Amino acid sequence: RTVRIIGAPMDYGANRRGVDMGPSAIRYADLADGLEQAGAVPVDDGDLSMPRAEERDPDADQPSRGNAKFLREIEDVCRLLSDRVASTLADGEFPLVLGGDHSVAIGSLTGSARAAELGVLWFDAHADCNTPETSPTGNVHGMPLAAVLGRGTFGDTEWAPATGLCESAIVYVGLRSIDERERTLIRDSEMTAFTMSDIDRRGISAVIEDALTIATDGTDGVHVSLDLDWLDPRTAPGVGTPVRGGVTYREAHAALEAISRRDEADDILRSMDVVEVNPILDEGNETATLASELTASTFGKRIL
Ligand code: DIR
Ligand code: MN
Ligand code: MN
Ligand code: MN
Repeated sequence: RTVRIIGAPMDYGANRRGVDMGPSAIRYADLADGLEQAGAVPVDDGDLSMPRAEERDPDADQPSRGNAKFLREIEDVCRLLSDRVASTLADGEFPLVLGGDHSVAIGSLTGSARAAELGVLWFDAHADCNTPETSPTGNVHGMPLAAVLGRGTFGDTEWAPATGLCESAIVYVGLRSIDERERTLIRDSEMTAFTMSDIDRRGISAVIEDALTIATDGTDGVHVSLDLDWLDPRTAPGVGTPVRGGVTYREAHAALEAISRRDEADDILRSMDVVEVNPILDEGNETATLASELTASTFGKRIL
């Protein structure tokens, strides 16, 4: 299959500069080689162009944006990205989006859900479903799922709800840092949340099989959203908001290999993003290398 690599070097949604270098760092870590070894045909689309954060006003006025920062810039980029993802799928290719911070998922999810009923596997320490009203930080990387589900008011943007997105087929895996009002939103939603304690008690393989069953139930395909802070910070130090107690290197590979096995059997994978790699905070590009390896595992690269 042809995998179209789309760089989205956006850092408007994060609390620290540096994730804008994520796409370069992941490419440098032999992403294309890994995809080829997985049997895919990588084609690099280059990066979406975007204005530098220093040249923009994070608090530019627009109605009902709460304390969300850079909403206008994020909307512009996500609209472009959404079109790019949708046209890639229409061409029969697989969109692989490299972030950037996790607000890029607004673009990939809306693009991927345009012509299909979509399930989502959200690998993250965080729940990313704050709204501009509930967010304690104003950082939009903590809000993409609320945005695409149409919760809260995101200024005058019109990206939600994403058309084919199937709320009951959205599944979190590995949560361990949730804000008080995100907890309420998750409880009142149709989403499923597997936390780190579920992984502790049941093991990663049982949890991921359940997650796959839920994400594929009644959907045409699955979007995988991989935030590198899902992993333990000792394994993935190059992220902006590390939270201790994350999954190990082996658990991460086991989860993504399970996705590739299900995909081989049932053709479930539709789109993916790999986000929040921050080379400034990384140690010798090891987090970008991890991102590259885990992506190859998702597409079917095996040890033997
Ligand atoms: C926090 C942190 N829940 C927020 N979120 C992060 O700012 O809304 N998401 N780091 O990746
Ligand atoms: Mn995230
Ligand atoms: Mn996160
Ligand atoms: Mn549905």
